[in-house]
Parts: sequence; C-alpha cells; structure tokens
Amino acid sequence: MRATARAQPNIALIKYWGKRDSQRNLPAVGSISVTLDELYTTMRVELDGALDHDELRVNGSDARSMLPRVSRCLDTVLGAERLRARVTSTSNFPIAAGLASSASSFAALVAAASAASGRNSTVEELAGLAGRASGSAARSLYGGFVELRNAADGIAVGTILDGDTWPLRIVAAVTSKAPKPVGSGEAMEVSRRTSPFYSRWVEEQEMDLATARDAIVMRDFGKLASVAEHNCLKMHSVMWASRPPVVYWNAATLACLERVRELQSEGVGAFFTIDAGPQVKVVCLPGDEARVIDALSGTDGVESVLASGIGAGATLVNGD
Ligand code: 2P0
Repeated sequence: MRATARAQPNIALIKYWGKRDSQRNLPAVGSISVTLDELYTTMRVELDGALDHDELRVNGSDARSMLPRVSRCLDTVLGAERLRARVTSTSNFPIAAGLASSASSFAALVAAASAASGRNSTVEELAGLAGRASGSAARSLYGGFVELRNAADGIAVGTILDGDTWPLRIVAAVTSKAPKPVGSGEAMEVSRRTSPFYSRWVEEQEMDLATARDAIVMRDFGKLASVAEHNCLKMHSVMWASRPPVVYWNAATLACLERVRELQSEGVGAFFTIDAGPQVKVVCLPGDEARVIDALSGTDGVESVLASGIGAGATLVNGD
C-alpha cells in the first residue's frame, strides 16, 4: 500500500493563463512546455488504515499549510472513502522559488497515490487527475516538449518532440525567494474578470500554439524564440492590465530581460520566459549555455542560477 514516484517541473513556452471551469480546474487555453531533467520532486505515498488523518512532510519538515491541497488531490485520485495517507515529498531545488514545484509535486503525487492503491492508471488518466490539482502539473506526466490541449470534456496532453531530438538547455535566474504577492489561481481569475486584454489573449492562443508546435517539429529556434517571448509578454500584459494589477516582476527581472536582449544582439541563441513570479528562465542552444549562465550570474539582483536539460515524464521509483 505504498509507492514512490518522481516528476520534474516544466516551464511553459506558450502559457496557461485563465480557467474555463474553476470547479474542475479546466484551463481556458492550451499550453506548450518543456519538462526539465536535473530538477525533480520525489513523492512517497503510504496508505495506512491506522491513520485517522493525512500526514505530509516536505523536505524533512511537517507541512501543515500544504496538507489540504494534497488531501484534496488524494480524494480526486482515490475517492473520498479512501484510506488516510502518509505523504513524504523531497525536492532537490528550492520549492518556493517560482520554479514550478507545484507541477512536479502534483504530477509525482498522483502517480504515487495511484500506484500505492494498486490501480493501473494510464498516463492520460494521471494527467487528467494532476490537472485537477494544478493545471501545469498535467504537463509534467510527459517528457520533452509537451502540449496540453483543451478537449471536449477535459484536457488532452502529449509529447510533441522528445528532448534527445532537440536538446535545448534551460537556465533559470532566481531573483527573489519571497512568497508570491498573489497565487496564480487567484490571479488568473482576476485577469479573467477584469483585464480588457483577456478575451484577446484567449482568442490568439490557438495561433501561438500552432506557431510554436510547428517551430518545435521543425527545430526552428528563431521561430520558437519569437513566439515564446511574445506569448510570455502578452500573458504579463493581461496581468498588468487587470484590476487590481498583477505584477510579479522586480527590478532584477527586467535587468535579466535586458541582458538577454544584449546576448541576442551578440548572436547568442537564447530567449526568455517568465511565469507567475519574478524568476527569468532562459532557453538556449547547448553551445551557448555557458555564456548565458555567466551573463545571468553577473546581472544585478540575481541570487542564484540553475541550469537543466529537457527530461522525461513522471516515473515510479522502484524498490518501494
Ligand atoms: C504555465 N502558470 O503555463 C502558467 C504560466 C503560471 C504562468 O500554470 O491554478 O499552479 O493550480 O491550475 O498550474 C501556474 O499555475 O495553476 C501556471 P492552477 P498552476 O505554467
């Protein structure tokens, strides 16, 4: 009655922002991401009839504040009549640093919970369950370049291209570890209700998805760079125009963007993307990784720099 699974965070190149159904946590738009490899979260789930409530330890400490969301996710996977669970989560990267730890955590949680109960769920089923807990988590069930599409009554997720076929590198500049001013789920709702740009954002997403999909299949770095930066800045424009405004950037975020622009003018193959936080992720060609790391490390306000390749989807860890 126990199992362990591992999943990596993913970075969206074409962003998920907005929900079409908050109750079922269904996204308003499709998205495209890359699953990382060097960073990961391991989740161990042990179902125990002797427990009268769920327990959660994250990186060795009791994590009571995160427990309700984990318990709800376990209810979704196993049903409300399930046994209570002892859940242990370990991540090899800072979990509150805006590096999509909720994606790796919920992807690993659904895979471990399903296996612990003896279910033989398909990866499609696990992606649907992970998406109920956190929209971006559905993408971490898959490796490589991943697309999440809206289907009639849910989502459909799959790999467009694997990371070995196009081994780009991702360099993340951490500019602040302070908690987010507003969580992404709540911020999406503010955008949907109040941003004058929201409907246009939703309308244009299919076009950006098609461009990015095509760029990935053709391994056209310039085309992917252009549409990914555009989609990222468009999402942040939707947020900035919301009431109240949702601004996740700090001065170092903008300094990193300027640094990437300088690198690009020097011929470096790199582009930026920014999620619901102040960190800047730079996707680059493998031969340019050292220059990107060096440039971001020397940018004012950057606290640390992490680098990763593109990895596989969530997996069960043997021996448990
Ligand atoms: C993404 N983000 O596509 C976008 C880009 C942030 C900006 O998915 O409300 O934690 O749990 O479904 O997946 C972050 O939001 O949102 C996110 P919920 P999630 O990666």
